[in-house]
Amino acid sequence: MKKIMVTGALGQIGSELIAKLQKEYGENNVLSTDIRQPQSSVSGPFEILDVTDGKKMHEIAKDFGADTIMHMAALLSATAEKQPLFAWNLNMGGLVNALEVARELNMQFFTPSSIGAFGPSTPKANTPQDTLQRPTTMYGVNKVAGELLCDYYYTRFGVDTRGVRFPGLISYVAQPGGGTTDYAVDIYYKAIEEGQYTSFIAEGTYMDMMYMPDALQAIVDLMEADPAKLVHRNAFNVTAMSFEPSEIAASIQKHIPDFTISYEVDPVRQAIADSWPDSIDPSAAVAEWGFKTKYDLDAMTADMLEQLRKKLN
Ligand code: AKB
Repeated sequence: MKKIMVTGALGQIGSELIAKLQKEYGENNVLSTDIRQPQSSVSGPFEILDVTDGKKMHEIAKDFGADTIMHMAALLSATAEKQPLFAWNLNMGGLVNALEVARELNMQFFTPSSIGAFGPSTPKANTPQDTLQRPTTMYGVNKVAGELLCDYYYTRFGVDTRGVRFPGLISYVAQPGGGTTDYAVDIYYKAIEEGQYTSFIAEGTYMDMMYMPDALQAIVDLMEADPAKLVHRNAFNVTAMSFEPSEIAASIQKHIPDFTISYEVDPVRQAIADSWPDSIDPSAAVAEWGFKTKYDLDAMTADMLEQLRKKLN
């Protein structure tokens, strides 16, 4: 049975990952850590941790007896663009601390990369696993450097590092903060609350997306995968769908016929979106560890609207 320490446990992925890991491995085998106190009580063990404090990270992992670290604490693309130096220090400082703790305590390691690791010179359609990666955002620079650093810790020190390039993740539990793909979450809230949505991303802008249950399953499946079958490690392309704003609006209209979408494009987030692929190719993840998804756009929309109606009413 794994004993897993999670950083950034109160973030968009972390808050749902904890519940998934507790279900798989038992509540007391999952340690949540975050820089802030939880607003309501979290189930299972919890510690305050600033990931730039490597010494404290080591102590907490050692005291818990963790054999796995899932490093989720990071700033997302749009926020990182507002504070690039802070993003570098947090995203790279936190990552290297977590990798060092994994090396020192002989732990298995996971951290997410992103479609943000690609840039304008990357092939835009069906982006291959191995391709040009010259991102033009601080977040993307962090993600490419992070992928390389994780591979370095594997080849140089033998740390069992694994990662995925997540697309935009959509969930009804925790809202994302400061991402470029966040419109695809906001739109569901506004559809229920106001019957209309003003998109900060322009019509016709395709990006990859995935529903959170599929993303969480991908993390578990990759971490359980037979290492002998892994040709790649950091990080695998994964995706469930690619759509643009009017297509998600059309999917919502199947349930809320009066729903309307309009556009007020945010130039910063639009430029980031324009630098990312339209769709990525997950075939290496499929071949090497059996990556699969359950939700397409319409299945996700049906579940999101049903769950949000329960949550908001
Ligand atoms: C973001 O938009 O910054 C993230 C991502 C795709 O990495 N959701």
